[in-house]
Amino acid sequence: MNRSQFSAFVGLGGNSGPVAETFVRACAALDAMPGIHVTQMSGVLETRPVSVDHDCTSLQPAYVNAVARLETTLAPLELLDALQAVELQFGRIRRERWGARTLDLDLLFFGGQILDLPRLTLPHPAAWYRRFVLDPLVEIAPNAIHPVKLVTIRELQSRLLHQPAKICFAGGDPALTQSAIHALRLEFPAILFEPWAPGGEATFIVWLGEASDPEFSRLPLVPRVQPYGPASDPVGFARVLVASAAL
Ligand code: A4P
Ligand code: MG
Repeated sequence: MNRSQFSAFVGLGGNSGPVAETFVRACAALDAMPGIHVTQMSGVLETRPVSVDHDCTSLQPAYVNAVARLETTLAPLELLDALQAVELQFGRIRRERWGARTLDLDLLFFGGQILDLPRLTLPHPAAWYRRFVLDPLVEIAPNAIHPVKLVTIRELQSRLLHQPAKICFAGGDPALTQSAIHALRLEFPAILFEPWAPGGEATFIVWLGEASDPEFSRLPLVPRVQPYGPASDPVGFARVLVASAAL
């Protein structure tokens, strides 16, 4: 049976050991697997660590990041298995989430597919606002369209460069909005944090309401962001968002 071929993009990251060399070896290992052909790799960038705990970022070593393009006849979960096998081969030990690592391989995009499975979310939910993903991706795929945001990678990156950035909160309890604004203003004095006003422009609109609220889908598509992970900590989520966008 002939299997279809898809283009996929993989984000490479690491902050322990000879990371740039590990990237080259990891891409060679992927390329040697049946059904995977690595066709392009971006340059490697040194990036500031993004951490759940804002105060810990200075304690972690700097990251090195890159993006690779591959052509594959594997299914998305088969490709994820391959990526995880290569992570293990290069000594990735899953100790703590977002801890120092020799090699992290995230599946950013798989063709234009949108998936939400327990083991795999496509596109990678943070790919569209992370500078350490978008900057290398712009080098090799500036005109690729994000299948959910429906704009190009270059547009996603360039909207993060506008200063000052305006981060708005929508949905949920107004007291939560106020406490989020209060906490984050102190930490990021250069950023405008505000409640969302319909018609207003924002770099991000962080949704604080219930995931099922239809109001969420009425926000403008490109800037809206649904906190994932511990929804009980939307302020922590917004902090990571700001750090990821390197604003
Ligand atoms: N998973 C779901 N969707 C995907 C996907 N699209 N690609 C699941 C890869 N994995 C996906 O990932 C946790 C689980 O996510 C997997 O079991 C998989 O089934 P993990 O790699 O085991 O754990 P992690 O990497 O510690 O957590 P996570 O949430 O993937 O973190 P990220 O998003 O990888 O962020 N700062 C800089 N400057 N550069 C970085 O590269 N990376 C991280 C980790 C934090 N800070 C960083 C960087
Ligand atoms: Mg990961």
